[in-house]
Amino acid sequence: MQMLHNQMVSAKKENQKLLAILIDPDKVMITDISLLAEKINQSPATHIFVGGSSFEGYHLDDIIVALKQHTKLPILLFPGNPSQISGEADGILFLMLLSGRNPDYLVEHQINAVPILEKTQLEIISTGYILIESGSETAVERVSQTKPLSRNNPEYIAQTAKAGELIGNKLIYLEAGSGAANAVPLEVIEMVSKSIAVPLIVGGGIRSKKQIDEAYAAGADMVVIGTAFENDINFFD
Ligand code: 1GP
Repeated sequence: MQMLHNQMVSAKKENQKLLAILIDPDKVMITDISLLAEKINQSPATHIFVGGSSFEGYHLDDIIVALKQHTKLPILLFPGNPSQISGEADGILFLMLLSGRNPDYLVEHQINAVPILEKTQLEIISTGYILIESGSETAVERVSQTKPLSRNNPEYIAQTAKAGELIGNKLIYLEAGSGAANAVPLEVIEMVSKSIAVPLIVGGGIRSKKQIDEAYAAGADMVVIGTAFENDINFFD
């Protein structure tokens, strides 16, 4: 059953906004987890995402097990490649890089992930992932060897998101890239949110509470915060 996805759809219907904190396993140590989880529990976060563009997954299980000991929030994998799959999480954003034309990130990694996923109970949530130009090259761009969509063409971005929904994506994720100089423009969020019915996730370069609220007001159903919390554990205080 698609429990986590159903909850996101219900939250959208009730206009209850969601917030995910992204943890990059490359940047945390197991010994940090209890303090991190305590801070996450005190924050408005509703979800935890775990993943990164280049991480090879060597202590992923341990990190998730440790997180689960300290928080009840659902943990979703946000993988850069199939090595970043852990059956310890609750679900996985099964990403399709709709903005790019690299077949590895459109279908190859997904095929290779199947035997790994079949050994888990993870809730698999098909997610159309759209990289938007944000001022300079981001890790997603480098690793996926794809170009982001122009931030000045909201119509084409909305068209891309709609195609994802028609293909069967259950979520659309607008990504500026971790640590992006510029977040996804509000105009883009607005146009995409109007063109799709599935929940809309927005992340990358969001570093203030004001920006979070603006993204919600523009139509984001969930905002993802990585770098801002990574740099300042008291970000939500
Ligand atoms: C990256 O959208 C996420 O995939 C979060 O980005 O690290 O810039 O918050 P930041």
